[in-house]
Amino acid sequence: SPSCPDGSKRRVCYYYDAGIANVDYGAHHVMVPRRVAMTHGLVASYGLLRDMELLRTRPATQDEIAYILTDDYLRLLRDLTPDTYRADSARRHKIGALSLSGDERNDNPVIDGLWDYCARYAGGSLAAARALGTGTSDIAINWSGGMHHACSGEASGFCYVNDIALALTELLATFPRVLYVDIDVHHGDGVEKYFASDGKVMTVSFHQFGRAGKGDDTFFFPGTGNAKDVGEGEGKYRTLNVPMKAGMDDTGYKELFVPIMREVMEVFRPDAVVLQCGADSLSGDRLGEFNLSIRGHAECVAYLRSFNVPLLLLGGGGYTINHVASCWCYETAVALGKEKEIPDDIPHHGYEHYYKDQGYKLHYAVPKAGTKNTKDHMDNIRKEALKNVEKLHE
Ligand code: ZL4
Ligand code: CA
Ligand code: ZN
Repeated sequence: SPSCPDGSKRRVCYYYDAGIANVDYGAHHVMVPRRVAMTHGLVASYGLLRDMELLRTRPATQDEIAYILTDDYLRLLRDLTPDTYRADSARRHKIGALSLSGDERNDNPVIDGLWDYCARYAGGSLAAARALGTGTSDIAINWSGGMHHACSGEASGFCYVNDIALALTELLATFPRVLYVDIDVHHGDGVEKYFASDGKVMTVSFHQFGRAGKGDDTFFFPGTGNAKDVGEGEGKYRTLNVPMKAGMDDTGYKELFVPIMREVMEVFRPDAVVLQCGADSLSGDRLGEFNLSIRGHAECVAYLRSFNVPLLLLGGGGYTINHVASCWCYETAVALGKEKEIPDDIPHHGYEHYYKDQGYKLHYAVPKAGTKNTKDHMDNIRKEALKNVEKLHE
């Protein structure tokens, strides 16, 4: 059981693998795994490693990954290299969402070391889940995980293997009910699909729906996550979607997140919580159009931590990489209850040149931008979400 009351210390373990940080999606691809090395550099230079247990682990095995993938897709992912892919044009049509390495028009390139990359980030999330299951940690962190779009039979949205589904499955071996919360700016469609009819896992995604400056029905990836989608069978009302419009700011986000999550925690009463901390919901992201500050984003972490239930923190999206590293470093400090103790001046750690435009500070200024989330709209989505949670009572 958790060791301490809210506000005080937690036993935190942390996974980092330099091999993952060197993975390259292609020179111009928006997904840059180096952001995890930048995060680690900050975490280390702020001295936060001294307070955590470093999780060293093997990559996930084929048998472990096989649990969440179809046989065909597993074999494809395991055997495909940029060379065999180029050579074997006959197979190409079977490849679905995977695409040719170097073809930068595609979200999911076939890259060097693809299987190893997946096995490593999935191994990290599995080890983190195990550390919670055995009770050796209160909070476990894997910033290289959180690949919420991957499905059993295909890659999607930069995600090849759904490490979250793997971690949730592992947690269910110990904990009767597990809650999944997703604050990435995109809808957590892959995780939702895996557990839509499962009564033991509840999934909640907050996300952008529709683009800025365009009509309400314009496409923002992946286009799903309507408030009306609530799960099915045993899992009915154990899927919750909170679609928001572009421009969402700290105040507005909190006005939805806190009352909705308070109700979910009270009604679903999870024994463990997994939080996907996609940092593309931050202001100034290259893909997302929300306007959250790092403190606003981290308040979600602090709020869920305050329930003192075993907590797994995962990464996810985040495409303005200095912001991502600042955010995940700050959230590591929040996990430790040390966020007030880390100075705003970026310590020397080898990546400080990325922070020149923000005056070498950890936090950056968020512009006063307009939001498409009117008070009326906010009231409506809060009401609809709370109405769905209430159905769980019945
Ligand atoms: C890019 O600039 O909406 C990839 C992807 C590569 C380099 C140069 C090529 C430019 C934005 C995105 C053309 C790229 C066009 N480069 C990609 C329907 C789409 C088909 C592919 O955070 N094109 C697909 C996926 C989303 C689509 C978002 C979020 C993951 C996560 C968890 C995944 N896909 C249209 C886009 C660029 C690129 C610039 C891009 N891709 C933006 N949105 C998408 O939730 C990790
Ligand atoms: Ca989300
Ligand atoms: Zn995202």
